[in-house]
This record gives sequence, structure tokens and C-alpha cells, in this order.
Amino acid sequence: MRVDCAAAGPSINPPFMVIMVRTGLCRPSGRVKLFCALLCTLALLQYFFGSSVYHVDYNIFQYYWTPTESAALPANDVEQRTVAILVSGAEEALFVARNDSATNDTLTTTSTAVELSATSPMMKAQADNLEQCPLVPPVLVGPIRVWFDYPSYEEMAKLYPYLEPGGHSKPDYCRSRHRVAIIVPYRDRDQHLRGFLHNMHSLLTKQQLDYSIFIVEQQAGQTFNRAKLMNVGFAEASKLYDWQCFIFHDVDLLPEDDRNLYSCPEQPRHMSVAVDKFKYQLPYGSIFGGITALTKQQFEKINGFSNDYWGWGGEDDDLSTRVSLGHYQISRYPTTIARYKMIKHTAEKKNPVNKCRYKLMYKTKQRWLKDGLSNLQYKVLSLELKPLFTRIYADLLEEESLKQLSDSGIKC
Ligand code: UD2
Ligand code: MN
Repeated sequence: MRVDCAAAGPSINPPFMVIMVRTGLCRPSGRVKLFCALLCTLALLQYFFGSSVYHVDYNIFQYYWTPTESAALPANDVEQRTVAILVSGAEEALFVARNDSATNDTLTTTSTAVELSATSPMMKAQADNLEQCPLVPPVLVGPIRVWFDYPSYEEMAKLYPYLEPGGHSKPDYCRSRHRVAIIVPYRDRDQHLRGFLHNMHSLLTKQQLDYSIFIVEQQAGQTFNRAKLMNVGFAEASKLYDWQCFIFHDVDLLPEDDRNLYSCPEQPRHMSVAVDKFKYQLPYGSIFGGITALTKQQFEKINGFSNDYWGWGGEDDDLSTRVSLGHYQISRYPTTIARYKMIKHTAEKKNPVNKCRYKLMYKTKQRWLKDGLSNLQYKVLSLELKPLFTRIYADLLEEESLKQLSDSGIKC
């Protein structure tokens, strides 16, 4: 399919334009020929004379299995095989319904403030002698209802009484195959957060994960920095437990299918493949925003997110480039299961578009090893193990960071 450049131009960013031109998707036509030609020329110039970021070869593969194909998947990749089974429906017999609406009046809703100088680990691990959980969690049903009600925290604590402090949960009768930290960047979206917790706890428990949800909240008054919050979440969550897998998750995305496993496969996984806001299609091939899953080793190898994206946009494409630079390939579930609804919201007034993003993205290849986990600086203002989640409230030191960036020659 070829796309009318004039129509697509204003709504797409330069990297995407370059990809379109490179792959022959972009064709000057339509009413605004001059404008279209200009956009395409600029994109071409950018491609040939621009900086390195656009020269990274995105090598993306996606999973669309049939039952026969799934049999041919590598035997050593437990993740791929699990999803193949789920997608092909070969184990349908296992999807039995379960009544999991437990309530418990003795529940406590108080949270525990953690001594910031305490040493790890703070969360309790599963017993070693438990038998491992089955490869395919037995209670999955496929498409699930997304709840758009927003219970109070107290109501939710009653709905999910089995959660341990910090929103930590693990299967009762088997040893989970996955220890997963869900890291959520957050500020001032209380309703979204309640909707998120409600939907996520019921899903993640069914998936027999050993998981916890970390809400990383940025101090008021500073420019929002989604990517740096993710790095802070990674660093702080790692002090509390031996997580194998980190899932970096926007607060407003709610999963529509419980076969969408919250675990980390052999390659970094982009999870929000089909989002209702984007008509359940990928806006562009290298997109790595919304929700991403990386093992601890993968995240460390790519040096985490950049710390320098203040405001909306760019940080997700920067992460995508890091994945390529780390010689990984983005993996994806099929659109039939990696489906999400985004809670409706307008552009965040308190999170202005980051005008500096292209300047930074041009330089990812030069900067990625120096900018990320390796130079992460922040101050934890408080850390609480609440009944439904762990709250990390942090000062991201905006002023100092911008000064360092400016000293390094990037004026934003
Ligand atoms: C897109 C991406 C998102 C991110 C963003 C650019 C998808 C599906 N989403 O989201 O991952 O790359 O563009 O930065 O590709 N947040 C707050 N409070 C704020 C502002 C943001 O909590 O004041 C958090 C919250 O978790 C939110 C996330 O940051 O979901 C992303 O912000 P957004 O939802 O405003 O951006 P959006 O939907 O354009
Ligand atoms: Mn959003």
C-alpha cells in the first residue's frame, strides 16, 4: 500500500517519514503537491545528510502463528511456545472459568513507609520447594471485559485482599515462572490510576505471576519526564526484590485479552501493539511507546531510558533506537491478543510537547552509553508499600539535569 505523502506528512514525525520514503511508501500526489514534495525532500535530505539516529536498521519481528507454525518454534524459548499455544488455542481445554471474587473484611488498608536507608530485599520471595506453575496459566479465557469503573482504593483493597504490602502478589500453590516489576510513570492522574489498578491486579493474578506494581510519581512543579521516572522505578524496584522482568507501563492503557502475558521473552517486547486510540493498528513499525517489557539484563545492556527527555514525546523512539543499538529485535504478540483500550484523555496541559526531542533523538547513537542508568541522579522523597502498589515519590532534579545537558552542548 502506498500512502499519500501530503495527507500523511503533517501527522507523522521525521523518522517515520524517512522509513516511508526508504520503503517506497511515500509518493507525492494529491492536491498539495508542492508541500508534499517538500516534505519528502526534507525527509530524504535528513536520511542522507542527517545524523545517525535514522541510520539504525530496525529489525522487527512479530508473531502471527498458526498451530502448525507453533510446533516449529525453538524449544528453548518457553515464552514463544507459551504464546503460540495461547494463540493457536491448542490448549483451549485448559481455559476453565474460575470464581476469583474474594473479599475479606479483616483487610488492612494502611501503608508502610519504607526507611530509605534500609537494605534490600524488602519483599518476600516464594518458597523454594514449591512446584513450578504450569507453562500455560490454567484460568485464562482470552478476550476479557475492560472495567471502566474506578473503585476507591479502600474498595479495591477489599477486592484484592491477597495482595501483600506494596501490591505484591504471587501464586499460592506453585512457584511462578516470572518475577515481574510493573513500572508506571505517574503524576496527577488519580482516576486513571484507580482504573489501572483494578484491571491489572485481576489480570496479573490470573497469569500466575510473582509481580508488584510500582507507581513512580514525579514531584509537582517540574516538567514531566516519563523516561527518567522509568529509570528511577527500575533502580528502586531492584533494591526491593530480585525481579527478572520489567514492564514499563503507561497508566492509561488497559488490556483486553488475558492471553497477553506480562512476562519477558528472549527479545524486548512491545506490548501495546493494538490500541483502540490508533484504530488497533501500529502507527509505525519501530514504535516502542505505551508498554514495553525487557529483562533486567536487556534493560541494563541498553543503559535504560534516556534521562533527558523533559515533556511529551521522543523518549519512546529513543528507547527503540537503544534496543537496536543493543543488537536486540523488538518482538510483538499478534494484534488479536495484544489489544488495549486507552482511557480517554486530552493532551496533558502539564506535560508540554518536548521541543528538544528531535535534537536529542539525532544524537542517541552518540549519547546512549553516557545517558541512562549509568548517570541516573534523583532523590527519593518517600517510598511507601501501600496495599495496592508501591509508591515511589521522586525529585528528578530538573534544573541540575538541564544545566548538565546544556554544558554538554545541547541547549533545550
Ligand atoms: C504516547 C505513548 C507514551 C509516551 C507518550 C510521549 C503510546 C500508546 N503511548 O502517549 O508511551 O511515549 O506518547 O511521552 O504509544 N503521565 C502522567 N501524568 C502526566 C503526563 C503523563 O501520569 O501529567 C504518564 C501516564 O502514565 C501516561 C504516560 O505518562 O499514560 C504517557 O503520557 P500521555 O498518556 O499523556 O501520552 P500519550 O497518550 O500521547
Ligand atoms: Mn495516553
